[in-house]
Amino acid sequence: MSLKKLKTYDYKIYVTGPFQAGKTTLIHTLDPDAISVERDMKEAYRGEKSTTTTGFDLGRVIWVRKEATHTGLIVPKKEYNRETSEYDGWITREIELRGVPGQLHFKFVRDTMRVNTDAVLMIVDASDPGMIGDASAILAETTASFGDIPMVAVANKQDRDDAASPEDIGLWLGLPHVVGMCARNHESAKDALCLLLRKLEKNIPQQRQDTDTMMTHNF
Ligand SMILES: Nc1nc2c(ncn2[C@@H]2O[C@H](COP(=O)(O)OP(=O)(O)OP(=O)(O)O)[C@@H](O)[C@H]2O)c(=O)[nH]1
Ligand SMILES: [Mg+2]
Repeated sequence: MSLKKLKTYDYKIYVTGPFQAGKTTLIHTLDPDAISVERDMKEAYRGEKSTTTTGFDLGRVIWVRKEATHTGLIVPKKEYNRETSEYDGWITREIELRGVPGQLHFKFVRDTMRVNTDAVLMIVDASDPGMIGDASAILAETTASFGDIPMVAVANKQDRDDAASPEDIGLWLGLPHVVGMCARNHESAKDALCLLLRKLEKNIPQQRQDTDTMMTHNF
């Protein structure tokens, strides 16, 4: 079997950002069957008892659109497989969501997860200004390792009263465009991912998109 046939997705999205930003939450909001290698935290962080990723998150979703110009929907892969006939005639792309640990000392894990990435979602906790230094470090690591790759930066936790605006997060990180999100909310998480996917497709010539789809679905 050729390596190409082992590829089970059309696009691989690398989800990065500092400690407790909301990466694992986003992936589980979009795919309730996502798997995560994580551990309970010994102490509550900013009043919340949480887990932290020590390995990775892996989610599988399908991006479905009636027309290429539509934003479309994000459907968990298991749900899509049960209801495939509902999407007859729709444009479908299979997406692998790969989340990485945000703790800075897990850089070696983030490095091993980069292979074959098509686009990057960078998540920052907009309600935690104390993490902006770590966010800058992760952003520098990401741009240095991926170079010119489609990326969307997200100011998460916009549901909190103490969240900074996406514009402020953009100013602090030196990024021209940052979007707001609440990773616990499906519509909001979907909008952020679809923005990235549309940016990614703009970068890929139509011919390659068609060939990739044939390769992944013809077996
Ligand atoms: N209020 C609010 N809390 C959120 C949101 N997204 C995530 N959280 C909370 O933030 C905490 C950390 O979320 P995770 O998704 O585990 O963060 P992470 O980026 O995967 O963190 P690491 O694995 O430690 O790098 C958890 O308590 C989540 O419930 C959000 O949009 N709003
Ligand atoms: Mg995590």
